[in-house]
Amino acid sequence: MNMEFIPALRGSFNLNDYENAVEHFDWSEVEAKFSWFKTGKINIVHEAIDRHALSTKKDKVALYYKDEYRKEQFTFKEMMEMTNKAGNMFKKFNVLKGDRVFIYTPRSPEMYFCLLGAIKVGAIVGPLFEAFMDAAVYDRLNDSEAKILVTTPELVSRVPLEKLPKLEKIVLVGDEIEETDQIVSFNKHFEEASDELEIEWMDREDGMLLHYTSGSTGKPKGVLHVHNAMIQQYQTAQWVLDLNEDDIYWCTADPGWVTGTVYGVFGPWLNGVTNVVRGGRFNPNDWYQTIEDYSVTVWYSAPTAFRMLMGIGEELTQKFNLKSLRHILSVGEPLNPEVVRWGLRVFNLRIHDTWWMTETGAMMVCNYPCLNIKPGSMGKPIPGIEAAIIDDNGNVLPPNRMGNLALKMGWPSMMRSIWNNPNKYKEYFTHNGWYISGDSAYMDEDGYFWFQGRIDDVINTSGERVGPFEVESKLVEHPAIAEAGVIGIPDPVQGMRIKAFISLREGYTPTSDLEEEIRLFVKEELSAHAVPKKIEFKEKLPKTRSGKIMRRVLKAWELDLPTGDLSTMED
Ligand code: 6R9
Repeated sequence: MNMEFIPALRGSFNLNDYENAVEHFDWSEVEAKFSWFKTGKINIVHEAIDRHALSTKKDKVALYYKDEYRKEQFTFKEMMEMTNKAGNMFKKFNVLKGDRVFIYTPRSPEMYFCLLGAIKVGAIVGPLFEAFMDAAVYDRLNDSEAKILVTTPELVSRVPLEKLPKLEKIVLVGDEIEETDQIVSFNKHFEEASDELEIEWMDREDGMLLHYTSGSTGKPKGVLHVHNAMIQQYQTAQWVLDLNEDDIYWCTADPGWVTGTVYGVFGPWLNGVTNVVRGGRFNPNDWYQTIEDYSVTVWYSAPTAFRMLMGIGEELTQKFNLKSLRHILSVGEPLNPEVVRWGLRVFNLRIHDTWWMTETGAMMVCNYPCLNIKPGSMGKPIPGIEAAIIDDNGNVLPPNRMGNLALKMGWPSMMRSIWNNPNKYKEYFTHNGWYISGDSAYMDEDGYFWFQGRIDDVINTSGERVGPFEVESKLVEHPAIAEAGVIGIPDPVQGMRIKAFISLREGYTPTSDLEEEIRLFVKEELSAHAVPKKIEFKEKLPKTRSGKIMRRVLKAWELDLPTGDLSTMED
């Protein structure tokens, strides 16, 4: 048993408040803070932007944006105008309530204007990570029947337009372009659009965000979130991110992933807090520089990034003034105790782990400022959330027993459906009233939760969820490949790395050239983060009699473990 703990901080939400909230808190208390309380109607972007723009906060900086080429800032009033312009542009392109608008661009101020502008006019926004390639982009646009795609002249070449009949307009952000009926210039239409907009008032249960995420079988699933999610996004940003009026907050996640929307957009802005966006890729110098330049006070990032910074050494941190930092948080993968200790050494701060998923729409199990941290633990359920470890029959297990990490249904930010796939949605609810996360964990006698692994085969590499099935399906499209099985193997920096076991078709021999070709194939068709870092060729792969690749056996081979029950294996 891990007995080490790091004592609590004070934070604005103190231990008394916390204990009281755990006993008495009801989400309806938060509802009174939003306008629907009076009108019954809502729009999350009104609450995140316009509400502040129409208050004494109007001249406060909402967004600091910086990348290699640009350095800009926008006040809440300017954000209101920019998102109004984007909204009017979408209206002109006939975007109606419930239509899907996808955004597939690198980070830029325009990305944020479009994301929020589209929601303002009632659309459901689907953010796509810029590293996605043709097949990944196609699957998502096709499944969601997207009407509008905002992208760039560079990325549009990866979009198989001819196969997407539902896509009405492609809005290109960037250089001057030659317009066609379908392909239009963001610059031109944004410029022309009015900065006054009649916002679309929505019902709390209307959709606003569609994030595609991976499961262990089938294509990526479209997780739908509704405006109502703001209740929990707002509240957790206060309790856990500990955001206050004067904070300068930086979330390093890209909006292509749920952390980048929920806590890179909504969490801070629903609270009227100044938000920093650093575009471009991870680079230790730029990252520390960002903290120094903007005097970042609250920083939300991921274990992979912390491990990379840790790997570079502590000397680098001494070249920057990082004294502004007062609160650091982590999400996406297990946070190693070693990283927590590194944080204490170099920043003199605790790194607070938080656990949640695309499906949960907001934080669920967390380390708060006011809790003692046990390094290696994800913390405790937030007030209003009931988490438990249950066995495969739905029985709640006592402390220190490993099982399914499950959540009692009924929290505000829960996904409302899997797009086009009611059966997939049902798969989460195999036990009465519980949402089954797919993670295994145990709870200790003090109520802290400890992550143990995924129960399914989802691979978490650098905090990004990769579905083995999606990679396997792509691999077998390669002419040389007969069968493929994909697993995650432990990696000290990335958490997990992808390994593919491959059997070749007749007439092909395993060579390092072929290996390279296969990697490039996955990279160009799916995305760089889905590429198997290791490939091993096998004569035959272990399969069940019904023909399913037994990833469990592949894992046992890889890690030199017993293969377990093989009774379902084909001869
Ligand atoms: C927000 C986000 C969800 C999966 C989740 C789990 C893993 C997230 C974690 C963590 C250990 C943590 N995960 N937070 N594992 N400790 N603090 O990451 O969403 O991309 O949907 O991933 O990530 O396995 O089930 P998403």
